[in-house]
Amino acid sequence: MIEELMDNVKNGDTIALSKLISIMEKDERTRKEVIKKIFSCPVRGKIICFTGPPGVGKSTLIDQVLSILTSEGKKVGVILVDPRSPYTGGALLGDRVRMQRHATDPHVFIRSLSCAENPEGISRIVKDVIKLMSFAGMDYIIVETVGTGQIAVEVSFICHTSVLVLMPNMGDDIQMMKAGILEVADIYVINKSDIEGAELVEAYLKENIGKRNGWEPPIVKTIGYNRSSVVPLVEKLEEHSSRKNCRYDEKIKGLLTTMFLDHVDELALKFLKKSEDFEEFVKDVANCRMDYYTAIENLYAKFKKEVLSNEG
Ligand SMILES: Nc1nc2c(ncn2[C@@H]2O[C@H](COP(=O)(O)OP(=O)(O)OP(=O)(O)O)[C@@H](O)[C@H]2O)c(=O)[nH]1
Ligand SMILES: [Mg+2]
Repeated sequence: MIEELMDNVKNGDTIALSKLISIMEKDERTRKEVIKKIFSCPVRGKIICFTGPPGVGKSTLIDQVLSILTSEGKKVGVILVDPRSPYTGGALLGDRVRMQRHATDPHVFIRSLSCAENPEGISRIVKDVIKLMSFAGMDYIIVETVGTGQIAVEVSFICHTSVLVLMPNMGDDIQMMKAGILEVADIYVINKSDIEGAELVEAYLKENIGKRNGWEPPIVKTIGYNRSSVVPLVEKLEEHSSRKNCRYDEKIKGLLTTMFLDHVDELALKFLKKSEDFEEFVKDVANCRMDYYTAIENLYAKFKKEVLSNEG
């Protein structure tokens, strides 16, 4: 059944694509199997992520980008990622509403992924869905993620081009992003430039972003609901994502590093949960019978013997 779905996906069947994504969301084993099978299929679509704080206008901008790209006959897949829990309220509904006019366009495929359904880590699913959309023949794959934290950085590793969307009057928020996505974005957008204060954000960016491997990240000012103001952004997207040098190797290095650390982390946590020795070490350290350095050395020796030497 999976084989048949994959064939249909390859032929551009979006119902099959939708079904296969749902299966992959629920079943990790099938997900890995599908990805291993399609791995050698070259990535032909341009992968772009839009990230930034809540409410800056990411969905509004993507909606404009969609109309510009589809008017050129391009096929576009959109992935809406909501890392917030169902308790704090997600934005997916609002995002869908903002892109509603494209919902019936056969050139556009929109899919939402929420953390609530994917507690094991949303960025893992996102990267696999991107791969599948590329296999389905999309010319562009656009990912929207809310926030500027770890998830945004991880998603940016999978994309050719990452766009950080900001807006005027962001105050201290912008300073708080310093170590994260602010340093890795390829294009900076100051949306809502109809509101006063865009110059302040621009000045801050100019001071804090530098040239990377020959690419000077541009700062583009936009007004989300004004199509002509978004045209220069689309030009920059095309320029950056088609450059041979969009630092893809460097991004894949970041991706593999995160995936590897996750893998080791998982093994180590599983080991700690099961290990009776761990409980003993806890008691020993708590009662000053052993120092914590020795405890860790002993624990690692057991981890190496019991887990690492038995791993594939
Ligand atoms: N004044 C002004 N408002 C805008 C502009 N672009 C978008 N908006 C408004 O800003 C609000 C948020 O826009 P969204 O596109 O939903 O923002 P978002 O970043 O996708 O929001 P989340 O997905 O919740 O993080 C909406 O009410 C938009 O109409 C703009 O350029 N200027
Ligand atoms: Mg949105």
